[in-house]
Amino acid sequence: MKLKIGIVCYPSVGGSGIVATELGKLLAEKGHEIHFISSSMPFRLNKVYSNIYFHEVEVNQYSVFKYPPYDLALSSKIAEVAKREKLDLLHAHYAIPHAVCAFLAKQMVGEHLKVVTTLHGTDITVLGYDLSLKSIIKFAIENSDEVTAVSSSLVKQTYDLIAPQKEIHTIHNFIEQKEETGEDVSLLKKEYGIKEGEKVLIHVSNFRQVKRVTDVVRAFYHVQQKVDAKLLLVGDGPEMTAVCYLVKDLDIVDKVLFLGKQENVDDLYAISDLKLLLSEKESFGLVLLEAMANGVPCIGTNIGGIPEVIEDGKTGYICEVGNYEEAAEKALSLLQNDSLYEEMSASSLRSVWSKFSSKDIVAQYEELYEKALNRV
Ligand code: GMT
Repeated sequence: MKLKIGIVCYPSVGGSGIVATELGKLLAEKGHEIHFISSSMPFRLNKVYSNIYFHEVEVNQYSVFKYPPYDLALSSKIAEVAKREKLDLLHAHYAIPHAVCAFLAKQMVGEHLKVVTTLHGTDITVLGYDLSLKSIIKFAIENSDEVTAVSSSLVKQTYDLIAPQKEIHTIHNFIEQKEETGEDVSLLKKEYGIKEGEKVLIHVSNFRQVKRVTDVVRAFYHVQQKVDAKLLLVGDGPEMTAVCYLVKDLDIVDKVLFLGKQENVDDLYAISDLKLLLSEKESFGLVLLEAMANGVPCIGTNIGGIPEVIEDGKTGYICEVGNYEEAAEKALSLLQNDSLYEEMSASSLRSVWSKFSSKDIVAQYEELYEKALNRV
């Protein structure tokens, strides 16, 4: 059945916005009509699609308001779009405020409008600890028609922390198979000053404290003492200053490339040998899929959804949070053994397409939408 779906998401570069936008694009390709409702154009919506619409939420600032009432403006926009476009279903990405606003809009529109909520991580693992928000997150989950989380670990954490009386389905994040560009990336290596035979390690994140980027730098420090290597740091955020100081203190300025925010990360993975994601909280780790899809094995920490993505000893390695020496040892064991490396790179590719391909995951969402719509 072709559906009219409203997608409510953060438009930002973060993982939840990427998943929501890519899902909307793939659903549109399958013939569904998609209406994005957000504060600005989702950044990956970079071309015209005949059955994708974008509705911008605008908040008026009146002097009586201490804070602009974004949540109310969003709820009212969702209700307006749902009524006018006769939406069947809303898919809210992130519990706060999106699932709450979707619920409010449903009250304005009618019971026939179904709400599916996807939990992405920090809406539970950070906000769930905030006592002022915990009960409204629980309320949003329990009042959604269907709820998903991006890993089994996040499902468990949600029950442990919020205890909602609601079934939560695991639907993993996904990646779309792109056509090979056949581009020669050796030029890019040259432009970055990466020498022949030098190993390239990469870290991509929003440089928030939970990502522990300083652990990545420390692990790299040990690695480059044993093999010729460069570290690509991609992204920007609050921890950047601390990271820069550490790179200077460790005297590895000439070996660390700060690339800032980058849109085309595939080209960077194509010149990389190993990815490090040493976070202390990570509900899934979408960036791991991007690396694996380019045949780059990953080393990640034993928290959240990371062990659901990296198979320890097969597609990469898992290590303890904070133990950057262990991460460095595992990185070296891989970088110094060509046949093991080739095997892990091939396993990463096989695993990403057998477990996380967009085709399978989008079908799982469609099945859940049908289930929500068949509810009475
Ligand atoms: O990782 C971030 O800081 C961004 C965050 C977000 O809310 O967009 O990402 C979360 O959702 C992604 C998509 O589902 C997951 O891949 C990330 O693991 C998750 N981040 C955390 O749990 C810290």
